[in-house]
Amino acid sequence: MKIWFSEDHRLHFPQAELSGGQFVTPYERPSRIEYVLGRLKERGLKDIRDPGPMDTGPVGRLLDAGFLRFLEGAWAEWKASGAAGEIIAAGMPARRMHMDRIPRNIDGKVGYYCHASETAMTAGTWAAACSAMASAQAAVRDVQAGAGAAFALCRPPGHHATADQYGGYCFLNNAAVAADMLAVAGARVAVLDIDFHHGNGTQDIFYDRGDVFFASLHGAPEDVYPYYLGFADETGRGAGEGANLNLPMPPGTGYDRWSQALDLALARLRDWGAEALVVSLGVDAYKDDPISFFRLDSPDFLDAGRRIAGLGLPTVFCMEGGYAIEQVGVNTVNVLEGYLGA
Ligand code: OKP
Ligand code: ZN
Repeated sequence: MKIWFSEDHRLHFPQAELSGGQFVTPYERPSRIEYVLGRLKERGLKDIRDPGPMDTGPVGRLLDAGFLRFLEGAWAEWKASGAAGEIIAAGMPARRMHMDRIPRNIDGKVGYYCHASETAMTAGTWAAACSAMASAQAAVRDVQAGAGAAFALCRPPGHHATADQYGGYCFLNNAAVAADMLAVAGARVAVLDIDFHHGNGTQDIFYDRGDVFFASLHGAPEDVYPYYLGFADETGRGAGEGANLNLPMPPGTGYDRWSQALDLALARLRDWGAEALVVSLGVDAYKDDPISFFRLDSPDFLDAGRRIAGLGLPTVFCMEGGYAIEQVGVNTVNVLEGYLGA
């Protein structure tokens, strides 16, 4: 299995995350990736390649043009406005305010294009987000050329980003663009999101579409971010009706319950007729994750990889979350090894 990875992820490293009313060092930090790289090498997964530049075509096809322009130019505009710090959204349009008028002022634009203010942007965020996207796209090309699977070691992650909003540490939705590339080429595509958090961005992007199935296992939105999406009664709309499956689970959920949900999701994808799979591979369901509340242990990720392989589909893995930093490598590579060993 080829691994696609760009050093440019380092260009995104804000100093600040708004957490519990304080600015803390972001949980989503560059060192996470070092542990994954280290573990990959330790386990003999050494075919690690640089993806080169992002292919803007598939990105522009799926995501909002104004949003992309905003992300690319936000830092320059922010600095030009005299702001001294990192880009942090202060206010967003709320109930009974205008959702469709884009402010001229950069502070207003930031709120317009952001859905969660914990996430800061810096000078290198856009370049890093593009490099993560490039990895996802390279993994897609591998699978389209006949590889059974490929791993995009994306950072920053993507599954919370919609077509026109960033937040939840995510800017460009890597997995969604990967799925869309596969779908546009004619496959019935399933996105399986096993990150602890609901993949609200991916769900939103495909909610009306019948050619991409989205399934997510996650902490119940009543209890955890993203709070406002990810409920079990969200089943898709229009042509997408029946092609969205949310499996929210409560605090303390262990592998017994989680693996049953995984099996249910896999059965639904199979019944739907999925021909290609994109896995949003977050490992924050791990028991010691500092911002999550499931109880998976490291060997459980091996077993999860085995079960996913049981679908027998060409698979693009896209890295998402996982914040128990020293365990992120073992847990992530366990999913891949479980998959490969199955
Ligand atoms: C991104 B991914 C910590 C709250 C964090 C945002 C979580 C984003 C998770 N005080 N809220 O899905 O792993
Ligand atoms: Zn997560």
